[in-house]
Amino acid sequence: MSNLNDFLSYCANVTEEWLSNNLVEFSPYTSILTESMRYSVFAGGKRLRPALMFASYNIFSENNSAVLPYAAAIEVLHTYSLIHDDLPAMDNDDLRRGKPTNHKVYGEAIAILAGDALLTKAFEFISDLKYNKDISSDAKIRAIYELSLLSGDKGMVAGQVADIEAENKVADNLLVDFIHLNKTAALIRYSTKIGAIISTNNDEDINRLDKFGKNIGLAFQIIDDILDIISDTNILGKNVGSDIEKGKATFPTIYGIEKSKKIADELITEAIDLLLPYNGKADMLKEIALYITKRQS
Ligand code: GRG
Repeated sequence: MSNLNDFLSYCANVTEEWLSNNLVEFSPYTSILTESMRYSVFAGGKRLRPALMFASYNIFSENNSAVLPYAAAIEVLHTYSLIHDDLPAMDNDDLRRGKPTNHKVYGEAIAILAGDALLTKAFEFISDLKYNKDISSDAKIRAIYELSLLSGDKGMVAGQVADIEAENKVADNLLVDFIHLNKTAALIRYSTKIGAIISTNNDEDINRLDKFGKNIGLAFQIIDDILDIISDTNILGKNVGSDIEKGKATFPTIYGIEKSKKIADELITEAIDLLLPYNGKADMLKEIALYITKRQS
């Protein structure tokens, strides 16, 4: 598959199909929970994290079925973070992925619980031995450990807390870096790092893909900050201008739009240079990195 759009569609389709088969009702008593989880998971979304995972994995291996539980896990965990982020206690948003937010449809209690269940579902997917027969035990444990680190109080939750604490305060570049690296880059980094962990045991490669993910993750959030200022609600699928309204600490508030764009471009160039040892095998990863700076939504 040489075309980026074909690759993104392929990754989205296989991940969604796997998710549809594995995100199923547990009991008729809790059908509202399953419905609410599925509502947000299947509300759209670019499925960028699964695509990054496949592209990283494909540098070393072609057996894509081995990636599916991990790709599904990162997507459900990401969806949990969006549901919780949209809650009245956090960003209080009513639009996500172009649709009413989870709590607007199911109420706050179910939205909180759907988020909780999607977070734990991610760990179920990557630890259930029936799904992961092709992966070594060491790699499986490492994949579980990395997800707990990058999604919790040393990763995404840390970034979210620092983000909330920084609202309406004067933030410096170190704080904005901390927020972005944890809130956003952590899961993107997990995607590229896990692609390597489950396909190679070479630490140099794993670290290289970790650093690649960190760079593009930071660039992704910088572009997100810029889009929040210059984009359109219909294109973005969520309300624009909310960062300024909420007094958020962002790259454009510190550096301005032009310098922020330049920083994002530099991060992407540095990330692409990390892929040089892989020659053509990392072309798709390179394409996705370039797409991040060009994206409109
Ligand atoms: C609630 C613990 C907790 C964390 C929330 C994800 C998040 C952290 C906040 C959401 C707001 C935000 C700007 C997050 C940064 C990450 C980000 C840009 C998410 C959107 O990711 P996309 O663009 O979304 O990949 P889709 O819908 O395409 O999957």
